[in-house]
Amino acid sequence: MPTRNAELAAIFEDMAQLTELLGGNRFKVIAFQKAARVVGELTTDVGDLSRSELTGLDGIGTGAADRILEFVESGQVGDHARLAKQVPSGVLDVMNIPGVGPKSAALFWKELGVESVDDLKAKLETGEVAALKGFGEKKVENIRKNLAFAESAGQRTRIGTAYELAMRFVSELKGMKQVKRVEYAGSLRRGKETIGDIDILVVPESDKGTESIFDAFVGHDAVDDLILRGDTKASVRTGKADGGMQVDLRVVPEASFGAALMYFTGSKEHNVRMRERALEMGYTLNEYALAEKEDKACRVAGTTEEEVFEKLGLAWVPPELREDRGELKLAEEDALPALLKLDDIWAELHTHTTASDGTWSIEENALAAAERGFHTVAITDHSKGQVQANGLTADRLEKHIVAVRGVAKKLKGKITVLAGSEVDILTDGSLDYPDELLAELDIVVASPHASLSQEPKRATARLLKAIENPYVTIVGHPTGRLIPRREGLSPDIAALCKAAAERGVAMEINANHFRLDLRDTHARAALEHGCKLSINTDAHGPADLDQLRFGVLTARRAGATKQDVVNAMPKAKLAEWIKSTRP
Ligand code: DGT
Ligand code: CA
Ligand code: CA
Ligand code: ZN
Repeated sequence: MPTRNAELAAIFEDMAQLTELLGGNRFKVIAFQKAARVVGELTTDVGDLSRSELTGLDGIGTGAADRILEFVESGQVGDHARLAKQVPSGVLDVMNIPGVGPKSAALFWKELGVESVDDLKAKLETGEVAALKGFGEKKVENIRKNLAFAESAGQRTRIGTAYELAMRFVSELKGMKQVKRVEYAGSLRRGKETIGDIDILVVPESDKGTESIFDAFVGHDAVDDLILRGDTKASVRTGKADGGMQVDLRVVPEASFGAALMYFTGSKEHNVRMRERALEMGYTLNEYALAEKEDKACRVAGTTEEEVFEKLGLAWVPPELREDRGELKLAEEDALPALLKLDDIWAELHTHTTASDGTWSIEENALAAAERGFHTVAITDHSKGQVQANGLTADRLEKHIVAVRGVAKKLKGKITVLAGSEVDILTDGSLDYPDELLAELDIVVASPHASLSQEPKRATARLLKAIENPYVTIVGHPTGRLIPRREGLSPDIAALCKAAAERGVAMEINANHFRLDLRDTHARAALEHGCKLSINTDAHGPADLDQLRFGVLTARRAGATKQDVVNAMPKAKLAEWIKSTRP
């Protein structure tokens, strides 16, 4: 994201929070949040857009457009400063503690003079918070725990960690005779790159089973701390070694399962749209059912998601698209993309072996790919500049090519093994091997590894230069980000994708959950510009191949179909495409 956009997005986000805290209009809060999101996801600089282009963006009204133009001109937003003056900045930190929120933060501030998280801690100790109207010991204890947790852990967890943890709970619950259905919902089901907490829904075989289900849940191996246990919901926190995450379990009746799954899958913004639509059609929609507005006892749908969508005149929307990015319009027109599936992937085009920093041999690597039913695998070890990764010098690469071709011959008929390289894109955009050497390879993945805090203009020029190299097939992890600790490059993604589309090269979605690079919004931009995607695990050993799932989820969030992804091509077509990228 261009850095100026990030700054403006943060201003809008701030304005939403400040308005909420000051008890302002709820629609204003939503409008600011939406503007923050739209600006944050733009792949071009806000300064390049005209007033009519701005208001043409879904989610940018005239008010937001005025503020954007003001920001482009002056570097600030006057209304933001006016709002910010009314609230000490620490009050926002208090508001963002889980379990506090805008109402309580405003109350603490006005009644107790709490202007920072430290102030709040002190007032918790003195008992003044507990003495406030509406605050019992239980609520206070909850805030205390959330404070301690927020201090000890990062707030969001990578999807790979969250997914594994969720599956441990899901499989234990699935094995219980008291359980009829289990499904995970929330951001995990939508396939987001990071997860705040895990949401699980269960349908019991009968009401009598509910207590044993809760017993099993709160007693699970991974659980460190019970947050709450009620009649229909329990929340726990797992230990540090088990991801340190909050997990919410809700028990719902079978007749409400579809409505509940829909509600708790979210996103919140998507749910708002769905409820608006239901109201327009004379219904109400909540986590229990779709019902007649005039007579709430009259249920129209709720057992499955499909029937709720259908009654609302919509095709079923895959969870990955439920982000209020125009999916309801597509669902209404029955024009949703047929999203790529994990099973559509038949080729892995970015892997490492013991020749550089992998843990397996060429043959072990290729056999593992064959076992997954893949028709093609590319061996792409690091180039010489990656000294810490034991990158191959030109001499070593020559020998490596011979070794790869040997394995290719041996496995002929089983799987096609390509001799490739993950060649470093150097700071100035030149590649780490000369063209003559690249020409000897079957496939070239070019990736940035160093100088990842380069300024955006230079990063764009650097990557454009790599795309223009006649031997490059795929641009690997184009930004080089690492979740959550390294932001990576912020190139002009739209410009890169245009150039890649023109040259016929693919942009990678690196599927490793530390990377997910391209990210969902970038991949969406790539598709808009007609650029092909390549989803690769960058496997260094056997377990890494399982990361593919997260790359596919990211592609689905971008709206990708199997036609958009080179790894989904049949064998001959893939070979033809790779050839077409070379002189
Ligand atoms: P996360 O956990 O931060 O990664 O994101 P989610 O989307 O899993 O959010 P979470 O766990 O707070 O809530 C799960 C879903 O429940 C959310 O996606 C939509 C629904 N939901 C929760 N609170 C609200 C709400 O206040 N309004 C609406 N419309 N939906 C809500
Ligand atoms: Ca969640
Ligand atoms: Ca939750
Ligand atoms: Zn790499």
